[in-house]
Amino acid sequence: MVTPALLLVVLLLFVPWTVTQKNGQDSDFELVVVNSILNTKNMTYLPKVVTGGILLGAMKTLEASDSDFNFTYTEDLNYGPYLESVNGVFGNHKDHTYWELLGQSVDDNITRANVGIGCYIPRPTEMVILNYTSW
Ligand code: B12
Repeated sequence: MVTPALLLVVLLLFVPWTVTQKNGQDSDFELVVVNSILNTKNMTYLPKVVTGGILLGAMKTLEASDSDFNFTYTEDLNYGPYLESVNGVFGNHKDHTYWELLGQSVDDNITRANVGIGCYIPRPTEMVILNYTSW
C-alpha cells in the first residue's frame, strides 16, 4: 500500500525534474556577425538556444540580454521572417545587399542555410554566421 508520506516524497522528487525539463536543455552556439562589404570587425556572441529551438528565438533572447546586439526582420507571406538588419546595418534591395545566413560545423565546412532565421535550428557546437553581403 502507498502511504501519503511516500506519495509526498515521490511528488517532491518528481516536481523539480518536470520543471527543469519544461524548457528543454539550454545550450550555447556561436553567432558571428560579419560585414563582407565594409570589412568592419567581426562580432561574436554566445546565444542560448533550447533543444530544437529556432535561430530567431535565440536572437531575440540575445537581443534582450545584450545591448551590443540588435536586429530587425520583416515577415514574408511564404517564407516567414526575413532578416532585414543586424546592429543597425540594413540590407537593401535597391543596392542588392542582404544578410546571408551561413553555418559552420566542426568539420570546418561553411554551408549556406537553405531556410531563413525562423526555421533554422542551430546545433550546440555550430558557428552561425550572419554575413552582410551583396547578390
Ligand atoms: C532571389 C532570391 C533571393 C534574393 C532576394 C532578393 C532579390 N530581389 O532578388 C536574396 C539573395 C536576397 C535571397 C536571400 C535569401 N534566400 Co532566397 N531566394 C530567392 C529566389 C531564388 C527567388 C525569389 C523571387 O524573386 N521570387 C519572385 C518574386 C516576385 O516573389 P517575392 O515573394 O516578391 O520574392 C521575395 C521573397 O522570395 C524574398 N525572399 C527571398 N529569399 C528569401 C528567404 C527567406 C527566408 C525569406 C523570409 C524571404 C525571402 O525576396 C524576394 C524578393 O523580395 C527563391 C527561390 C525561388 N525560385 O523562388 C529563394 C528562396 C526564397 N530563398 C531562400 C533562402 C533560404 C534564402 C536565404 C535564407 C539564404 C541564406 N542562407 O542566406 C536568404 C535570406 C536571408 C535573410 N536575410 O533572411 C529559400 C527559402 C526557403 C525557406 N523555406 O526558408 C528559397 C525558396 C530558395 C531555396 N532554398 O529553395 N534570396
